[in-house]
Amino acid sequence: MNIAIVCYPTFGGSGVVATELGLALSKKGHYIHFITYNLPVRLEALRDPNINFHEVNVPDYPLFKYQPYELALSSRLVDVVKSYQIDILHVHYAIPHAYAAYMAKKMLIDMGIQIPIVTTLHGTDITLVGSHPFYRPAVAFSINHSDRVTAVSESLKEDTLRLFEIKKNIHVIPNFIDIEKIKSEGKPCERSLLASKEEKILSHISNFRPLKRILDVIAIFEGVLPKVKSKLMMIGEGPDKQKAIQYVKEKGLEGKVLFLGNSNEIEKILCYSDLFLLPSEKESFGLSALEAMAHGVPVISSNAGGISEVNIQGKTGYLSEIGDTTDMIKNALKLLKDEKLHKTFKKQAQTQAEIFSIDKIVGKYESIYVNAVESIQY
Ligand code: GMT
Repeated sequence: MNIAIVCYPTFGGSGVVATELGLALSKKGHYIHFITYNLPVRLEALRDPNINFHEVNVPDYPLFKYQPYELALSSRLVDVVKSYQIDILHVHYAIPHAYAAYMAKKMLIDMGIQIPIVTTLHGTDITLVGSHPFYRPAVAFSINHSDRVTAVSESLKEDTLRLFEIKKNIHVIPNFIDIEKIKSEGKPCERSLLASKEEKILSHISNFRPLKRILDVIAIFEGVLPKVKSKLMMIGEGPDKQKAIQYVKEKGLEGKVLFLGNSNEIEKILCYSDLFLLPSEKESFGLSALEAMAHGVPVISSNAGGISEVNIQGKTGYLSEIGDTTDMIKNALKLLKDEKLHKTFKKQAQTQAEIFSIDKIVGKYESIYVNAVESIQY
């Protein structure tokens, strides 16, 4: 099939899922066309001949306070669908992608071309941004006019049905991970580069937005440090980073909390991590927790959204109420102080991650595509 994928090219989870899906589909012989404003971060070099990238350009015009990205995107979609005989348009993150895809679809009908749209809901496009009254009617409209709709967790499906009037069936297709790639990497971890032998390593990866509650991450670490020698790796960039750096300074934790910025090599950090922290206020799935688990890292998290569909209480880690850092500290210490328990959780985390192995999930998207293409022909 010729598949067009629209996504955000940044370090956010939806862009990562879209990119990894495109890469996996190309390995199965499909032709993939990424359409977005930058080369997706995990795409790196475009070495695969089955993968194409089409940039969306929005020329600056001083009359506009806001440059019309949806307009440029829908025009680009029309152009790519026509030029490459695209069979299916798969948009990740409803805003504004599903809306632009709908406009492209209508323009293409005028040209005698029928193109089905699959919309994948990822989280904040529903729970935070999408349900805002300023956007809600347009988001509901574009979901209802997609040919197929998928959500990355049961929790997100429930949220969507609660927050919008949805007439479409929502298929739950969970996020995934390339377990085989992780196993094949198997290189020795250069743990000594960041911590001494007796120090434990805790880590957190996110876009440092307020809903990630990164001050809770540091508070958990502060609770652990007096009892267990340790270091905290903070991976990512985002609006709350400065606040967190300031807090670390005030508490005299420099040297113990390391801010490592965005990374395309999270496997190197995860391979030497002892615990992963994810105390988010909202999280439709928690892809970073799954990535940690696949590397055998137990997760201390909140119980927000769909995290409990990934991190299993008392098996792969522990879940607490949002903001209950006291409980999170207690749980972190329980694992860090008991080597046998920690080892068991590591194994169980890896086993649980296998449920989300990429080869179990990609076929589900292919079925949705085939189904959508067939439905539009009649
Ligand atoms: O976590 C973010 O803020 C990024 C966001 C995105 O759309 O890029 O992540 C959402 O999608 C991920 C992939 O499906 C999920 O794993 C995250 O849980 C979800 N984030 C939220 O719901 C806050």
